Amino acid sequence: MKAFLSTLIFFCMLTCPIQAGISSPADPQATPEAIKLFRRLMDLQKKGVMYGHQDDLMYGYAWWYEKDRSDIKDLTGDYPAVAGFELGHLELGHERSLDSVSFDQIREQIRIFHKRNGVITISWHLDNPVTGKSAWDVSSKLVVKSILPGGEKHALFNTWMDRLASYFLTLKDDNGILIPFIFRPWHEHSGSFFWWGKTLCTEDEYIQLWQYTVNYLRSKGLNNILYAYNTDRVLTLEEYLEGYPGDDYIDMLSLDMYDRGPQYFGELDNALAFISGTTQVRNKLCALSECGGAGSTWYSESLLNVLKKYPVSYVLNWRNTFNPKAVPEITPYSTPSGKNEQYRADFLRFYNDPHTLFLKDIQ
Ligand code: BMA
Repeated sequence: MKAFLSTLIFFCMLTCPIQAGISSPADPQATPEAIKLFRRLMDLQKKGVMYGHQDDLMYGYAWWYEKDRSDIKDLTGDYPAVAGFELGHLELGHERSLDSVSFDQIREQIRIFHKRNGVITISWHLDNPVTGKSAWDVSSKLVVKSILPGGEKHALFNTWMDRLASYFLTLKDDNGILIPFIFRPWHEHSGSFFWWGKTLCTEDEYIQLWQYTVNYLRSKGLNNILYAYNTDRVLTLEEYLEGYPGDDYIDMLSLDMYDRGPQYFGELDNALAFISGTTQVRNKLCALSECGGAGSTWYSESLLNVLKKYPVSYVLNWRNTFNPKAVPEITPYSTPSGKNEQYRADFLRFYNDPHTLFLKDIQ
C-alpha cells in the first residue's frame, strides 16, 4: 500500500505540475526557453515588480535609435527590466512600424536585450483589415467576424498572420534558438477604441480570434511565446474576464490603466486585487502592462503601496515620443530642464525603492 501510494504521489508530481507547485506555460509544446522565462517571471513576481518601458531602446526624448541608449538608463544608470516593442504595420509588409521604427532595428534590439537577460514584450496595433484604416477605426462591428474562418477577410488576415509569424521566426539568438517573449495582441478589450473592442464584436468572436491567433502561431512552430490577455480599466472580475480565451491559451493576465484622476489608485488597487487573485488560482502571471500618470505625483508612495500588495510581474510605461518640446506626462525624460526636475526626483525615488526591479536587479 505504502509503495502504491508513493508511486501514485510520484506519478502525480510528474503529471500534475500545478499541484506539485511547478508552473508551466499554457502551450503544452512550450520550448525550454519559454518554460524558463515563465518560471523566472513567476519567481521574480514574488520578489518585486519589474519596471518596463515601451520603445525604450528605439528612441526617446530628443534622440532616435542611438546604440545602447535609453531614457531610463540616462536617468537611473540602469535599463528597464522589461522592454516593450510595437509591430503595427508589420502585417502590411512595411519596413517601418506605425511609429516609424524599423522592424530590422527592433529585431536587433530584441536580440541585444535578450542577451542582456532582459524581458521582452510585444504589442500589435494592426490596421483595420476591412477599411484599411488604423487599429482605432471602429466604424464597423463586423471586422472580427470577417477575419475568422468563413469570413470575407479571412484570407487577407491569414497573409497578415503569416507576415507576423515569419517575423517572429527571425527572432533568434546567436545559436539560432527562438527568443522567448511575451505577446500581448488584441489588447484593451474592455474598451471600445480598437476594432476588436468589447462593443465591436461578440464575446464568442473575440474568444475565437484569440484562439485562432494562438493556434496559428503554435502551428508555425512558435512555441516560444507567452501570451498576455489584456483589458483596459475594469471594475469587476466578471468584466475583466469577458472574452477570456481560457487558461490553455493564456500565460499572463494583464491590465492597462492610466491615471485619469483622484480615483485612480483606489480603482487600481481594486482591479489588481481581483486580477492577481485569479492569477494565483490559475497559476498565471499578472502585469500592469500599460500605465502612466498625469503629472509629477505619479511615481509616488500611492503607486508603490498598491504594487506592494500584490504579486505583479511588471509595470510598464508607454513610449516617450520623440518631441523635445513636449512636457513629460508619462515617463521622466532625461533632460535636466526645470520642469522635469520633479519628475526626475520622483522617478529616482521609485527606482531606489527595494520593491522595484530594473535590469541589474533581475540578473
Ligand atoms: C498608442 C500611441 C500611438 C502609437 C501606438 C502604438 O498608444 O502611443 O501614438 O502609435 O500606441 O505604439
